Amino acid sequence: MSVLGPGPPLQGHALPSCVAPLVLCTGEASAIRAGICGGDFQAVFDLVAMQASPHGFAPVPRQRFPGRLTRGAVRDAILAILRWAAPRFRSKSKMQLLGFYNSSTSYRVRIALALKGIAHEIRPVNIRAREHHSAEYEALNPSRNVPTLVDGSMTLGQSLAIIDYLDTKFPTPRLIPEDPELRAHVLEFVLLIACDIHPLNNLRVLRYLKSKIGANDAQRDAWYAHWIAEGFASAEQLLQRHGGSPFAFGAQPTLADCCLVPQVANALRTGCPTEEFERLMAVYRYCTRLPTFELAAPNRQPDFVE
Ligand SMILES: N[C@@H](CCC(=O)N[C@@H](CS)C(=O)NCC(=O)O)C(=O)O
Repeated sequence: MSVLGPGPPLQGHALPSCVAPLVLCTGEASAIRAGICGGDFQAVFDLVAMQASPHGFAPVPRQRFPGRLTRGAVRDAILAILRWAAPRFRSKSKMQLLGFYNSSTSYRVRIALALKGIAHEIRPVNIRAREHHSAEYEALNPSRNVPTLVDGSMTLGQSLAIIDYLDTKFPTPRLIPEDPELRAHVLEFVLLIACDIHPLNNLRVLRYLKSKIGANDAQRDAWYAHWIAEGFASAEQLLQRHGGSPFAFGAQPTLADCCLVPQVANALRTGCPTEEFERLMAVYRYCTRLPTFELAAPNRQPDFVE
C-alpha cells in the first residue's frame, strides 16, 4: 500500500492532493495497523523531509526527524505540515495571479508563491498582444503592467508590494528578513534590480526606443546589454560584500532570490554575457535546480510558448 498520491508532491497549488493521503495515514489508525510500514514510511519521510528542507515549505526543522523512522515521528511531522497547510487552503476562493509567463516581475511573485506554498490560480495576460492595455485590466491595475494579485475583493499591483503582502499574510518562510541589517542588505540588492535595472529594459521602454527614437534592433539590443552589464556588476559586488550561500543572502531564500533569478533568466534569454558574475550565477544555478523555483519558471506556465 502506498501512501503517496500520484504526481509531483510539492506543487503549491497541488498541495491538497499530497496532503490528502497523509490525512488518510494519520486519520486512519486502521491503515497504520494494516501495515503502512517500511517503504511507505520512507516515502512519507522523504516527502516530509522535502517539505522541511531549507527551500521552504513547512516550518518543520529537518533535524527533528530521527534517522530511524517511528510512527510517532511521522505522525508529528504530518501534523506539523497540516497545521502549516490549513490556513493556505481554508479560504474558498484561491488567490489569482494575473501575469505573463516571460515577465520577470510575474516570475518574482510566482517564486514567492511557490516558496510559501500558497494555493493560487494563474490568469495569463499576454503583454505582447497588449492585453494589459485593455480597459478590463486597467480597472484592476492602473499601472497597466503585470503582475496583479487578486485576493478576494483586494487587487494589488507592483511585484514587491505583492510579495510584501504575501510575506505578511503567510510569514513562513519569511522572504523579507526581520533582522535589521540583513533586511537592509536584501532590500538594497532587490531595489538595485527592481529600480535600477528592470525598468530600463522593460517592454515599453524597448518598444519606445524603436518606434519613437528610431533605434534599430542592434541598437536596442546594445541598450539592453549595457544596462544588464552595468547593473549586474553592482549586484555582484553587493553579493560579494554582504551576500551568503547557497542563496543570495545565506541558507534561506529571500526576496533577493525572487528578484535575482528572473533577472538573470531574462539576461540569458536575450544573450547577454553573464559568466563573469560568479556569485549571481552560482545563486541562479542553485535556485533553478530546486523544485520550488522550477514550478515558477516560464516554461512551466500555462501560457508558455516556445
Ligand atoms: N514595478 C513594476 C513593474 C511591472 C512591469 O513593468 N511589468 C512588465 C513585465 S516584466 C510589464 O507589464 N510590461 C508591459 C509593458 O512594458 O508594456 C512591478 O514590479 O510590478
